[in-house]
Amino acid sequence: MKRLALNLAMITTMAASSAVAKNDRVNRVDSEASLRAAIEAANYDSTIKSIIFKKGTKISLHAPVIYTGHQALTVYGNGSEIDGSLAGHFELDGNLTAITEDGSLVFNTASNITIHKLTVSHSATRGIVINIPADAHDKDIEVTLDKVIISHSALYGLHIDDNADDFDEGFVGSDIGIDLKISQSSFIGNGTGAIDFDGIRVDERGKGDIHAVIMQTHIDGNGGDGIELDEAGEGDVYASMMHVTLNGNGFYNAADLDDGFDIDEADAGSIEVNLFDVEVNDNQDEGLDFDEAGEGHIHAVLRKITAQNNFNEAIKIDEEDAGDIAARMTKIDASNNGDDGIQLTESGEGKIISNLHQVTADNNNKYGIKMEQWVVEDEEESIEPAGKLTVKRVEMSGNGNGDDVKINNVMLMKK
Ligand SMILES: [Ca+2]
Ligand SMILES: [Ca+2]
Ligand SMILES: [Ca+2]
Ligand SMILES: [Ca+2]
Repeated sequence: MKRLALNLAMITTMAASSAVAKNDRVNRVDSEASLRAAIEAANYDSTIKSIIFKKGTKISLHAPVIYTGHQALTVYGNGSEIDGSLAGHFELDGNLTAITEDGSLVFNTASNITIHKLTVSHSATRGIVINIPADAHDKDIEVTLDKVIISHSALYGLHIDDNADDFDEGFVGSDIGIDLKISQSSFIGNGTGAIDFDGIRVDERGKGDIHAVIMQTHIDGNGGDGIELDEAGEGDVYASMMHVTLNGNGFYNAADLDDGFDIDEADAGSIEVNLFDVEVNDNQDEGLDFDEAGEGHIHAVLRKITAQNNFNEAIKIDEEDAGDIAARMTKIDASNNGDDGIQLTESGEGKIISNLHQVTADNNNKYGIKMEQWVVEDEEESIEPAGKLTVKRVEMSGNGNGDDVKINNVMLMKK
């Protein structure tokens, strides 16, 4: 008995030392094999909470690396680069879009994932993928990227997927929401391998919100949208950006071009957006394209936005069904766009309350500023109380449809 106890103690000690060795090993990721070993170890040992790269490591992956653990995990890249050009495959479906399970780094978990100072480039499919299990419940997942570069992925750069179905199909998802925090990062040149793949794509389904906070980040030159937040089922979208560029996105599919920043909110729930110092130029569809449907409102506070040379509207906000639009825009330049500069459309029950201060909208193909409140779009007579637009220091010139604010059932007040 004593001997058995002693043996057990020895086994425990060995197990402990092997855990230390494992930790030691994960602390020195310097190759594809050591990265796989580190992730594999973390998949089976929930005491492993970090993966640490040796400074400046360069790895070419030959297959996706897949985390399936239940613990929160932090990846310290230390300036390392992963080339994903040989890591996975996709097939084109009947609509010539792509279906795949692959990505260079895949995290199948509802636990928090943090990634620091890592580059993932040239992925054969997606760059970084977070798949939220359909049975996830309780706490929202937090995904935090700091000093991360995801470039030249064939499909999505970053894909956070709470959708139980393949890609964009269906409405079934987990009970949790998604908290995304991104700082000092770049998402460049992704989505050039098939139709409708964005620099950043968040698909949230079922219960739960999307909270996205993005700072000091470049989201440029992606084939689909620069970033798309797609929320369905119960729940809201809260998005903040500060010092962000969303330039030159949406060029891949000539038949259905894409935006700089696209929010699609469906069912119960609202959109609340707060942008400060954002450049949104040269996108092939809209610059900012926010669509809310079902019950819920859109609140947008936009300050210091340059939105020029977009092929469609620079700033387009659409609210359908019950709910209002409240939009405050300050220091906006929405010039030289292919449709309207600023276009707000509210329909169903609800009203528009908007305030524009120091706004320039020159040389747009249609209107500089258009704000329309409807119950049913294009109705002949308004049956609702009018909305209200207050303008101060708003300048328009050279717009294709003239330089007056185009309104429907909105009272215009000049200050
Ligand atoms: Ca959900
Ligand atoms: Ca939801
Ligand atoms: Ca809604
Ligand atoms: Ca409405």
